[in-house]
Amino acid sequence: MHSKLILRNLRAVGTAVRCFQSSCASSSTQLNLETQNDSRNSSAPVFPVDFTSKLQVTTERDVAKIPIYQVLGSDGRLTDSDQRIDVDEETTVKMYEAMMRQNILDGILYQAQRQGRISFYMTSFGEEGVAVGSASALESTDLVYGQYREAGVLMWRGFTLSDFINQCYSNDEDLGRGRQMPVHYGSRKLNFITLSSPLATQVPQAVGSAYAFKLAKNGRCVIAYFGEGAASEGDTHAAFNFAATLQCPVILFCRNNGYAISTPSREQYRGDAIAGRAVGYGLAAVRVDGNDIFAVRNATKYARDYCMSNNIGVVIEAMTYRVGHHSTSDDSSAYRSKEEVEDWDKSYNPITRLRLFMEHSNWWNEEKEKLLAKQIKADVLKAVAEAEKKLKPEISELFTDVYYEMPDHLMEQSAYLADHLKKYGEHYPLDNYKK
Ligand SMILES: Cc1ncc(C[n+]2csc(CCOP(=O)(O)OP(=O)(O)O)c2C)c(N)n1
Ligand SMILES: [Mg+2]
Repeated sequence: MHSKLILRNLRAVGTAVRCFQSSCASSSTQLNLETQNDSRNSSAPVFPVDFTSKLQVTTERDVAKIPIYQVLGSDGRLTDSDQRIDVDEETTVKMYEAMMRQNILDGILYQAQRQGRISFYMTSFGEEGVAVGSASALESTDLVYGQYREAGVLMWRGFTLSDFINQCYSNDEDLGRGRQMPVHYGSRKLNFITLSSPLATQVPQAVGSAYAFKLAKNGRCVIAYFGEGAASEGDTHAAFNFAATLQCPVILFCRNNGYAISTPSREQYRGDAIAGRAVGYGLAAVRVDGNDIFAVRNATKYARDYCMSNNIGVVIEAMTYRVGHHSTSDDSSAYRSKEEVEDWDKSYNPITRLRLFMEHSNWWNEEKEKLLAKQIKADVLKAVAEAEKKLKPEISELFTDVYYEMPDHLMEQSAYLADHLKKYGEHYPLDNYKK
């Protein structure tokens, strides 16, 4: 039945989703969770497989590639008339607004960095549907471990524009007290673990949390987001194995956006990309069109139900494209063409696709679009102006909040800094800091 499904969908290749780098899977409109036959019976033999007298080598050609699940084509129409959208007009518009807010915030903060107002920035251009679509499918109590390009998850959960902007300006109202690089958000209230720069460290941590939630039987699920580049880290492989063997309610969500800084996906892995690894580890897998917000939402919802009821972790691989540069420290014109970026931005943009769907449904028009964009822009500029006026936290806070009781070496460093600033304070912009 499964191969039939794939064969049927192979004929549909080329309609809406383009072949993605070397993964080249076909597009599917059936949500199809790939999984192993469950042989987790404690009385099963160590190797519950048959013997054979025929020497055989299994290669990737023997295994069908996992198709890309899709609901909306790039024209904003359902790819299959049997498809169902489980969101009403109000929720759809809310999802659209969250993507637009993320997009406009990114544009303005990117410019703020270029003007030297903040030190660093990373945009989510082109990946707004991945973050908002998946966030909309989770419960607000589910715990999120992000990488850095999933700000839309926080946007969906209610992180305010000021929350984002204060963090990027490292001012006194930044929840992280100015101790992290811009974009490294976190919110205890919104169940979003503070981001950390070393790639993939969040993946095994997420599995650990999921294991704790399973033991606590608290009905909460954990999601870890990571890029296809981060998926090459040893931490990700270890996390997959822990998730499988500890049988955790965890969603391992890979954003396959075509690049890890300058390394294209085709050089990042072999086999059937990231989703293709899942079954080998004993996890379930679904590959989805990341620029189709409804497909991402459905897949995440399905994955959540599945991992919560079966205690089998699910790998979601969302095929998308990083439209912006990697960060403000990168110039991607050095390794990819302008045409490639424009093509993805114009033809496969997740925001445009949802807008077309809403227009076809008579839920949206040019006038609403202009009003929304104008309002968001005004809100962001107002929050930026406010954030710029705020002082930075007291310098002594540099040493607090890591240890319950400050250890000797930090006491020493703190005293050294205070002494240094007493002598040479005139050379530092101390007026920008709270006293
Ligand atoms: C352990 C580690 N190695 C290298 C880096 C430098 N680095 C930061 S982001 C990045 C690329 C990650 O690419 P991917 O996981 O695909 O995420 P994307 O930026 O595409 O969203 C690299 C190599 C790092 N932060 N941590
Ligand atoms: Mg990437």
